[in-house]
Amino acid sequence: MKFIDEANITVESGKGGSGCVSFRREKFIPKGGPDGGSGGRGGDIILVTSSRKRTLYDFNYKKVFKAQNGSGGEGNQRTGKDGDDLIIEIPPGTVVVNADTGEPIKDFVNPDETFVLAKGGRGGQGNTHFKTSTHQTPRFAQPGEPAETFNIRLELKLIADVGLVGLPNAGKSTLISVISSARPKIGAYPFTTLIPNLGVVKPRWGGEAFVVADIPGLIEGAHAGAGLGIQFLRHVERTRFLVHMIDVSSIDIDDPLRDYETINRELTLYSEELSHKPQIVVLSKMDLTGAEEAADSFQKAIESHLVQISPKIYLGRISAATGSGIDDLISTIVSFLDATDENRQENEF
Ligand SMILES: Nc1nc2c(ncn2[C@@H]2O[C@H](COP(=O)(O)OP(=O)(O)OP(=O)(O)O)[C@@H](O)[C@H]2O)c(=O)[nH]1
Ligand SMILES: [Mg+2]
Repeated sequence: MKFIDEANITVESGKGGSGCVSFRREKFIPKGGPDGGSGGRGGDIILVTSSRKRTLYDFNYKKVFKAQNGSGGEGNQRTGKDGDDLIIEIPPGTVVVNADTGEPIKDFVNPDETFVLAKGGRGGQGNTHFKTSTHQTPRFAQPGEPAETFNIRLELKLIADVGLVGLPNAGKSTLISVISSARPKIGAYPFTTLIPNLGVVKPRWGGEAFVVADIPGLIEGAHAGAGLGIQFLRHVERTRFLVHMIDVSSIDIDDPLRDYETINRELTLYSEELSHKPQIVVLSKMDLTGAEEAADSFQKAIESHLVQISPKIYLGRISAATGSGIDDLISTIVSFLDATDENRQENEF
């Protein structure tokens, strides 16, 4: 199973600005001395790990990163402006390798780690610098130092931010195929998914990408090994919250919460912690006939039930077939992720 995100990029630091050849020209000073200033320093390429970053998705689109060159020195001993550094944010957990030699450059583990990957060139010295007692009018200056260029490969072991759980056939794989570029097997029969799939979701309207894990369906008794068992739940153990999907066409009007409770029971039997993860509950296949009535009965039942239970939930209705409710679901996921980001930061202080 390959849950590795990879990207190849090229980075180039800024060149140093060239030194300047210039002589003072002032009234009453016919033969002014040299006054050429030095060039500015080129910008560095700096890698920084940011906990906001979760994938290497954006590197599929931007491949070349270049820091600013230093400006040339000027007369009157003016030093050229330094080039701006270019800071590239990467997710913690990223491994950086020299793509040409295969040599490892650095393993980034924690947030806020900083590393200068390519150093900007030093500015060349202006002719002022070369004046000596025997050489009063140097007509030369130094060029700036060249830039450093590297081709690097970024590698990241993907960790799912969001876990998709539900009974077999709920439409989990269909959802992940609609919202991400993952192409899992989808079937009109239970247990289509035999191994977990990860999908990277980039909201249409921009913002950070996130990772969703689609795991095989759970059934009653899964904790005791029924169906495909719960071995796959470890893939969602470290996610920040769950999307719990329920096929609206399987809702029993007389017992609307049955499927929902079956899954929650299995989660609790697997691990207490998993049962306390926040859930976004999603009713799927809303395009089918009778879906609204079934969804209303579910919503009524869960609202009266929820008054007593602790995990935070949010209820959504979607159809992967027509696309209805999908954008709302993605923006709800993003706001849950942002909220858990804040919690994480608070915990760090
Ligand atoms: N009408 C309709 N059918 C859907 C929708 N989403 C999924 N389906 C169908 O439901 C069936 C099951 O979908 P899957 O995505 O394979 O379900 P799953 O939850 O991944 O199932 P397992 O992998 O077996 O756990 C397929 O026949 C899908 O075409 C939807 O929005 N509307
Ligand atoms: Mg599936």
